[in-house]
Amino acid sequence: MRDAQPSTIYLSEYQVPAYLIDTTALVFELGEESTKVSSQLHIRRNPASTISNAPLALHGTELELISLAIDGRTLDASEWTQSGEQLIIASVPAEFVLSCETRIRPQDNTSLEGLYKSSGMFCTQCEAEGFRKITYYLDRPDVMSVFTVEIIADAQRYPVLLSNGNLSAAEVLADGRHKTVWQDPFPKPAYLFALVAGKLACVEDRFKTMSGRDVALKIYVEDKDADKCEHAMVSLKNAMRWDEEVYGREYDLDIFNIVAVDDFNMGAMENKSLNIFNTSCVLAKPETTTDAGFQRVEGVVAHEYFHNWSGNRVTCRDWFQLSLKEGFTVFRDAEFSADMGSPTVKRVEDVTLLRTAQFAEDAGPMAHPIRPDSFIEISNFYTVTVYEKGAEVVRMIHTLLGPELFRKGSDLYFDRHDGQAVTCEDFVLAMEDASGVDLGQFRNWYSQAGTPKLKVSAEYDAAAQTYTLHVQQSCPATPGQSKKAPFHIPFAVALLGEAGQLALQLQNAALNTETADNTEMVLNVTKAEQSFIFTGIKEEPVPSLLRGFSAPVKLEFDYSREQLLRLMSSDSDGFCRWDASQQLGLAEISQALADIAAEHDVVPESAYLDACRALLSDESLDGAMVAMMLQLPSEAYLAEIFHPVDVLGLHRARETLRLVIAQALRGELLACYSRCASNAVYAADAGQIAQRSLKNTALSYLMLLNDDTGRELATRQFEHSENMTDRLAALNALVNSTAPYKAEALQRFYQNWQHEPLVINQWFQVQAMCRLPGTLETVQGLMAHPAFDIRNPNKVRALIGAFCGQNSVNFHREDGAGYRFLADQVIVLNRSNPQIASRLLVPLTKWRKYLPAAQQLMCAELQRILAQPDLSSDVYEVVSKSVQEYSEE
Ligand code: B3K
Ligand code: ZN
Repeated sequence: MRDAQPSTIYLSEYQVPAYLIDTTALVFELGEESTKVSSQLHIRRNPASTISNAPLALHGTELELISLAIDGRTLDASEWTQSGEQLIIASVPAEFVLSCETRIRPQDNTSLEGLYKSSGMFCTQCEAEGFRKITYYLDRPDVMSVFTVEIIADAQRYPVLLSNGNLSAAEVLADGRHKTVWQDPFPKPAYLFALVAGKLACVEDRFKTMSGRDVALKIYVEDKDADKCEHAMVSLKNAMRWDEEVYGREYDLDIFNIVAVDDFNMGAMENKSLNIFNTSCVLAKPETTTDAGFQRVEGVVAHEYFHNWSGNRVTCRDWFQLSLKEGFTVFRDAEFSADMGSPTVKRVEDVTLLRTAQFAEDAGPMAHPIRPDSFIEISNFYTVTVYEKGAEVVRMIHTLLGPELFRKGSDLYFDRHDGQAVTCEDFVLAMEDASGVDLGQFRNWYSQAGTPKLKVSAEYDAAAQTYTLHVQQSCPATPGQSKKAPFHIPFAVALLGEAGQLALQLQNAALNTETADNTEMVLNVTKAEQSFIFTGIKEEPVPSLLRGFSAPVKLEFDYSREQLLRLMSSDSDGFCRWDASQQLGLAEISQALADIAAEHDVVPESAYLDACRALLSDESLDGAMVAMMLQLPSEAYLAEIFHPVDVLGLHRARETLRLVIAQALRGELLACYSRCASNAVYAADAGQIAQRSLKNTALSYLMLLNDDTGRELATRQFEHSENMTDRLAALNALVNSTAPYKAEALQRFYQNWQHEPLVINQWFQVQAMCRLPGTLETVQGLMAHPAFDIRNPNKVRALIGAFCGQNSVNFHREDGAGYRFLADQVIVLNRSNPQIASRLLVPLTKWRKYLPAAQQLMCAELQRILAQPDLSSDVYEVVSKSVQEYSEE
């Protein structure tokens, strides 16, 4: 819980640590009532610190101190003081051993930070500042230490005892307990420390690295889940190979462990050689896991593995640099997933997340640069901005340098900084030094928040055979940053002529890069206004802009409908084809809004329907692309486009349009559905995933017709499919319909899968996301269901998170009951799990976007939360910033 005055921490106030800890020896005695932690820290003054005779200030939260000694001499109570989260020893020698004993209660730790218990096992989560809940320490990432860890626990209850590094000893003790000793040869910050103790099954495999090191790979899970580890293991081996091939990075220990736990605040954690995972990001098998679930496991396993270099071997100097490891590692895992599956689909999915969640964050009260300048609670900054926009910034460097120079840059970065805790600036400098490319102005991406807007117009001069693109960039004010300097934006373009892409020749081309065949160019947009003149253009082209989404910006270009249809059917860039379909869909939704307001029928343009028809019937196209292009822009995306957001109006317009499309294309949808049905043995490969995604998109349209055909298809699919993707898609279709079978389907699903918590979470989520009226009451009812547990973050996300974050029309009920519900849950979770409480709050923080009546109701709930006593720093920061007027300096 927060101090009386929650304080803001500033990047500008960074100071090197006054002390360093060379070695850390820990002994854990794990008990049923409490755990005793004994530490021996070899501490010395930091020669780089200019403060002489600084007191030793150790971090520690909620710890019971048993004893404290320096070089074997127990300290008298007068020799140390405690203030807030710090234990201060005023006078210490230049070099000494600090011995400390503390008692903690993992059993009572519901925050899931520090050492805690989940389903009978002990586990840890220390990033960012959880280690201080275990023992007194210099809990900051620039203090790196060599750890030795001894774990003592009951041998029956906790046969498996794990920590980082290599097992150096194991011993059975006389009192029914046993112990293991672990040594990690790599110095690491405390946030990468991990400990696990429990009764666990182990699935094993091996991997030989490129230099011949034989690595034991072990995945520890509960016994009942041992049949769900194969996909994670294959993903791990693929990731290990990929990192060798693409980055030249090899694994550095003889053992790599993954442990799956039920209660976990996020997806997973990259602790050195002992990754701890949310079960939802490890376990997968076709009967219980959807295609999206399989892909998530692959992505998260790879992400955590990649951190071994981008995060562990080279770590962050301070938490303002979080994107150094997270942005880079997300970029690495995205490229990996693209290589393992369909690159275009992966890109469209990532852009969709960015354009909805990240653009919304950039436009809201918590907007921050990928390297924030300040924070109250660092846990609030594990955001889509730091992660996903951070990854886009690394991607832009990759685009500006090209793959070879980027690789030279990453080699230099890893070699130069191996074993160090560094900054984003060090990363950019390595990229510059290795490539010779000037990234001076590019650095604005690290310091400025907000989503830049690119306004582009074009002119064709037939006589001069020139085509000119006029580009204007701007960036809206964000809290604390009213004026922005221009960004360096890599703007990838091509020009489509009648017979294909035109050769590009630019006047004054010096600074811009071309593709090998000369038909795509990355323009360096660096000024507020700039024009690019292409010469030798013999026909008026259709411009293909921001190809591959080459920068995280909002693009404005006044395309005609015909031009969009052209791009949608024939652009060679998959992202641009999809984006054209979305812009056409957006135009139809705008028209539907106007039609409904005027009490006219909603009638889409026939050219749009023809284009959708052509997509559905062309068997040569990638099914996943077709599915994505057939889906209208999501309500979350619409909320980024229309201001103020009329949730109900937009929902009606979009749903009506969907119905009209289904009516017009009924025959094609049915044919497509049958064509995609398959008896093949399930595989989570790109081809099958594409087919299922198209089939289930067709099904969701057919269900809107509210006739027997759709219902029969859904019922049959629900009853007969053998994989969770199809079964859940059918259940989702039924739940959102008025089909009489839906209650039975829900009940049967529950009965079949009640023994699988991850499947039951999907069952909660399908119901929480139902678009029909009355869903809030359903959700409230489900919170009393025996399978629901508010202490489990996955269940909170599946039920409360999905309802508030992904069910706009019900969350934004006009009577404000959705807002009240969320505030009530935040108030409860603020006490038990502040991190989850503050995450859950996000939908309320966006109140400024909505109609005045909604704004008032949302704001009142934020004020109600703010008035609660004992707000955690997590919730306090988000709520107080949300209700503040933006400061304009
Ligand atoms: N580094 C962790 C995130 C830790 C979050 C702490 N609140 C997972 C990851 O990004 O790989
Ligand atoms: Zn990460």
